[in-house]
Amino acid sequence: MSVQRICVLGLGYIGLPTASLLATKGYSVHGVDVTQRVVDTINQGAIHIVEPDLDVMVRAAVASGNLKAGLTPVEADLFIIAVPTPFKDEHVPDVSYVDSATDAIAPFVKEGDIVILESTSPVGTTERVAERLAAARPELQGKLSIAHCPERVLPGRILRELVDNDRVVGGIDRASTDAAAGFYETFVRGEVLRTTARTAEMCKLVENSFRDVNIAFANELSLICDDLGINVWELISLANRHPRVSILTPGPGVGGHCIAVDPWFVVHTAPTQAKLIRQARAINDGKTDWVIERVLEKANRFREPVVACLGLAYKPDVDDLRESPALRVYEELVERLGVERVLAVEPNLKTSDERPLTELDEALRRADVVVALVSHRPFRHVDPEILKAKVVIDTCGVFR
Ligand code: SAJ
Repeated sequence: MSVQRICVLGLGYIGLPTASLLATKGYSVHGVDVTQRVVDTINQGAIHIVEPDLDVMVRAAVASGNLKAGLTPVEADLFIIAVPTPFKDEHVPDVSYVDSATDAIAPFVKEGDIVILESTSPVGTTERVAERLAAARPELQGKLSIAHCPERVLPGRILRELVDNDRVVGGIDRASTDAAAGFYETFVRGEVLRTTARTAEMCKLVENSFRDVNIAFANELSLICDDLGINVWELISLANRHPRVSILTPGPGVGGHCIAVDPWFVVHTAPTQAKLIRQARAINDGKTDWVIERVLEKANRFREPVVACLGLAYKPDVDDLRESPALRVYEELVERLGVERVLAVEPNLKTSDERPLTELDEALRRADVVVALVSHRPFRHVDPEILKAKVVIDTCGVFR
């Protein structure tokens, strides 16, 4: 089976880098997105998201003629589904985008095609894709290879990690696993590890839950240390000198569209067993509330307080605001104190009418209370002398 034509469903943070990488490797790639603006932007060789070097790769892929975007799928040898899998109310996983993508490709699949689900998905979703395709195209049952291969790339390092990371591939049967793994082996430098679809699904959820639980441990420590008058940063750096201890970094909560979301898929599937995973989510979300209350308590000691929030993004040195705890802190403070009393400093974004930003120096000069929310590079060099005259709440250890 030789794959030449690839159809990628969803041209976001995973789909677009994947589609452009495959196009530069010589595959003929048709990318599909439901948003006309996204399709038009890509067809002009431009991008609609921020990721280092992605603009160069997309421009090259489109210029070579190997990458085209459209609103609907086309016939292909291999289909990659990379659409969002958010959750609904009560943290119930929402796989409706996967369902829609599956229904969209159903008329285009043919005998021998490979269908790969890359979206982070609750256990059983790959089987659901197979069942949906079988219902739409009963004559193809058993004649398609269907597998899950979860994306594992870190925003900010996507293009490198797409090639270098090991990949886990699990099919609905052995033949599906082998077909999908053979495809990844054509462009992945890391190892391609074979398993079942359900294990591959759980593997991705477990990776992000593991990180969430470990960050919750660090956040819990930060609260305990605050009560005991112990410097948590010093404590962690000392404890981490033990050869088998590696504590992560506390912060104002956990953001991004993955680590704050995926553990809920495990909790939803195993509500009685997943006690630690559920508690970690509560601790990490609760940390954001704790920061807000702590800032208000300090600010309210001033008659007309000015609070500077350093950082709005969900993690250091990115411009991504999705599920950002720093943004939640800022917005809640604006709500409670008034927009004129809260200054936002975000060196990775441009100021706008809906979100006015202040330069770092000006914010430090005007603020009574300085709240460090994200360890962006420019914040690491703030003069300690300036901070001496302020009330400082360093939630991420950037001034440590
Ligand atoms: N954070 C802390 N303390 C830490 C580390 C992180 O508070 O010590 C916070 C960050 O500030 C951020 C959040 O956690 O708010 C998540 O950041 P992250 O850098 O840990 O992860 P993401 O969400 O950018 O990417 C994760 C990665 N997963 C793992 O490292 C296990 C990535 O490999 C996945 O591909 C990605 O989720 C995804 O798409 O699922």
